[in-house]
Amino acid sequence: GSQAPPHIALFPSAGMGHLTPFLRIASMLLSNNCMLTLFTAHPTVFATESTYTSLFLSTHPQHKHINRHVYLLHPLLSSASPSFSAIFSDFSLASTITQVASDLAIPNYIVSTTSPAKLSSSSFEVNIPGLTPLSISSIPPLFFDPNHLFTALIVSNAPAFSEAKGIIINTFDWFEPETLAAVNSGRALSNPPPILPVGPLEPYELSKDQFQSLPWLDNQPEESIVYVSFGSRTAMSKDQIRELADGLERNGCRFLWVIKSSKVDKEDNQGLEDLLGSSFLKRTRNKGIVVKGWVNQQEILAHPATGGFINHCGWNSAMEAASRGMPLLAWRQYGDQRVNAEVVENAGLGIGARDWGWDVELLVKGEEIERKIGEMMKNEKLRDRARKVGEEARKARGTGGSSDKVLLGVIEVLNL
Ligand code: BUP
Repeated sequence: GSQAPPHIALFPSAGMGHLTPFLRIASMLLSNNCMLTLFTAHPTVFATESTYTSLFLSTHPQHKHINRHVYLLHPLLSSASPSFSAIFSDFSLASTITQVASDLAIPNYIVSTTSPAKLSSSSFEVNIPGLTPLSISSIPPLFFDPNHLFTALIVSNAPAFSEAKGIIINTFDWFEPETLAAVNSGRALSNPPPILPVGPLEPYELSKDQFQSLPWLDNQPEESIVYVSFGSRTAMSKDQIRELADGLERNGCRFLWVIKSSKVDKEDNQGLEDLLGSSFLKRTRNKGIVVKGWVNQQEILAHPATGGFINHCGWNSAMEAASRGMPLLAWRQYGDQRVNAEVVENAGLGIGARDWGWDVELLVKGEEIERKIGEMMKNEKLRDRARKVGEEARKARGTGGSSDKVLLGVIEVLNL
């Protein structure tokens, strides 16, 4: 019809793992003619968040951005013109936003930045009817501690889930059919709103000059590089960094290693030579490069030279790998990563390292790492299966695909 497009308010939460999926959803909505207003917290937790927000605004000039205090939420939301057709909010803000949304009678969609398998395990059950039972070790230990900030956050937000109009999630039907069927049939969550898989979320173009350029990759053979990165939140111990270096060198693979010895965006002045020793860097000069700081991961994963990914299994990274059909070695660390790693293994996209931890006491030795890298890189079955995952991901997102239909369905409801 000729009516105005839906106007959607977006509320991401702090951290790159939360901001990234929101900006990707924003970009997908804009290309489907929605109007958007993005609400972001000020100050941001990480400097990278500000960079990405301004970059997004400069490449998508057609929408509004509001950055004010949360107590202004009610008047801001009620006075918007045109008025809001819906709110999309991060699951960690669910209880706050649900209240305001129901006062104002605006439908609220919760955006979950993790796998639906995690969503269904938030009830603390291990045997969830309709689901492959989760091994007890997959439940993050902090969930057994009701006083933990993160657990308290989940518990306080859980009731708001059932009041949401839907839960938008970065996955696709083919990748987790059993879990999606179970949560949507009401067997895993009580009184569930529809779970809406719209993934893998499509990365939008990032302006290249904002990130370190890696011309080195262009000269490497196809699918030869092991890309090593453990996300934006936690650094690896110095001893573990040394063992990983040893593992890469023993294996003899080519590698691109993005290293963090302290949290990203914290002052990180420790030089690579300090961390790795100058002789390692010399010896592996023709095999690999080690870089510090933020890289454009979506570009590295899309590069033809990249052939495997050692990662902590953050959900965004896992879905980016799925999109690209990239074999994963899941070296999970904490939080939802345990569940994520199992989902990745079950889908055949990667291999897990179940007993690998990040604790100093549980140092994973170079020999072990060498062996697992071989298992990932020299495994034709895994490569074929990962490629298949990539094809199915593209199908899901393409015109008429399962995720495309779900997204268009949401927009259609807002248009009514
Ligand atoms: Br590090 C890093 N460049 O250098 P995850 C990350 N990313 O583009 P996390 C870069 O940030 P949580 C870098 O592609 C992904 O989209 C990466 O999210 C990108 O892990 C995102 O993978 C990182 O979910 O967050 O950061 O540990 O655990 O909160 O999901």
